[in-house]
Amino acid sequence: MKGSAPIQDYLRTDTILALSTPTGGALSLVRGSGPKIFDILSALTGGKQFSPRRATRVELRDPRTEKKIDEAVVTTYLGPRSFTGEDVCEIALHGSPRIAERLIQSAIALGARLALPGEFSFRAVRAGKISLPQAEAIKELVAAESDGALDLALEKWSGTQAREVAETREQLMRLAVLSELGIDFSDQDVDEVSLPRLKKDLAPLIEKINRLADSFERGKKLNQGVPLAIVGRPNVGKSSLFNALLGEDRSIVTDIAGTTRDVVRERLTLRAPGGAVLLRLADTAGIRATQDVVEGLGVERSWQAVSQSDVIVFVVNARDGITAEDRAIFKTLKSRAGATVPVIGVVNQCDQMSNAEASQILSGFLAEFGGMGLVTPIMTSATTGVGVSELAQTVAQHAWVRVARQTGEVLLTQEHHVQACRQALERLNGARDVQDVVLFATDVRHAMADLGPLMGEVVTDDILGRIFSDFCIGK
Ligand SMILES: Nc1nc2c(ncn2[C@@H]2O[C@H](COP(=O)(O)OP(=O)(O)OP(=O)(O)O)[C@@H](O)[C@H]2O)c(=O)[nH]1
Ligand SMILES: [Mg+2]
Repeated sequence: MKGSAPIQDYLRTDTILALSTPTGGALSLVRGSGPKIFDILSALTGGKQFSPRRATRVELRDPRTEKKIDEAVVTTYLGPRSFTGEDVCEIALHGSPRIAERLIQSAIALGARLALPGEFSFRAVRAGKISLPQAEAIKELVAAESDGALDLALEKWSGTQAREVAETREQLMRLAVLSELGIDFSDQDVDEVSLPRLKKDLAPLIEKINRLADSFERGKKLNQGVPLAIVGRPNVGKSSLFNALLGEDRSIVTDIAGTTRDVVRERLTLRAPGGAVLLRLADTAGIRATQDVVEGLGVERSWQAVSQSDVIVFVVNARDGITAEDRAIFKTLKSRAGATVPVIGVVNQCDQMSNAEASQILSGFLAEFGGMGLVTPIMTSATTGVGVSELAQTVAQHAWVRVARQTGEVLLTQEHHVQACRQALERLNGARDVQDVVLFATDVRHAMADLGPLMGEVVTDDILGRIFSDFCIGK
């Protein structure tokens, strides 16, 4: 469940409670934190005593009605040695949503309040138990839908991003101090702090921050999915292949050319050799010249999807072979798509002819377009399922490459971190132009401050509110 709340709401120090697990599982975990949580727990368990960090089996009853809630296992953490730094309890219940609801209502009657999204993590940051980037990493861990996203979030949790930025800041600090030394000793001959030298040392740092800012593109794709468009003439079977890849009847399929008129998008996790990769598939309107206004707008959107995609699946039809229209589409495709975007060729409806005939079309396809960047043409039948898993594998491999990352390589995943980098870069580019060591030092010091948010420092209330309200409740 997502919500949004102004940051003032998070600044309270009362006792909070929430269901931390999704409904529908065998167990539910209700977590509580705050000054009254142990009193509430005591009231619910008939005055039972708990030793911290030890799982204890209890019977929970609402003290007002004596009505039984559940038999549960409770673990308590005595503040400040807890996630939030406050007194915390975790109550493992049987998985029924009714039980969790009954417990939460009883606890609220005893003085707790339902937690806001991310409020436990907020309190952990407030208590200095975790850093803000770590809180963001928790959010990304929970939301990860690919192995790449999970690995990145785990590394961020262990502080790779904060360390890398700290290192850059230290190098900036060195330049600031050196230029300030230049000020102090300007009447003496200290030639190693000459401005040209400082600017030369600054260049690789600017380069590094630039790379970091640019890494957001990949970071975003890792978390939100690699965009992929399925394109081709009408009626070749794009929607049928889209549905076959998803394993569900998502897009409308008919034998009328021009059935799909808008971009239909769906997320799909596929297994690549390195791990699971998340894709954002787009089924597009068949491309052809048309008098129909609506269809024409759909075709325009198909081209938009092409220019926004990182992988393209170009479908032709085995029955028709490669037509003049296919050739025209492929040409435009190459000019609209990014230069490095792989175009995977697919010859669909191969069930409509003999294997020999279909292979002939396939090799013709490769001979004609292979030199122009078409990769691994695949023969499929969306109807019988032939070739669909091969297509899925090929797609997954190419998508994996688009978001591949070295272990330890930092990719930004938060918009406000990119903005912080851009601001720092503006200052540093300014420093490159100044003719005065004093101004140079000032710009460098400002840039150091600008990078603060990447290490969890100096974040505005507005950004804080956005970070936490985007969490699930109970985290
Ligand atoms: N025999 C056979 N028929 C197929 C295959 N794939 C699709 N079809 C049929 O071809 C027709 C068109 O399929 P769609 O998936 O709607 O084609 P499309 O490319 O999305 O068409 P537009 O949305 O009009 O651009 C439908 O009647 C499908 O059942 C296949 O592999 N074999
Ligand atoms: Mg379609």
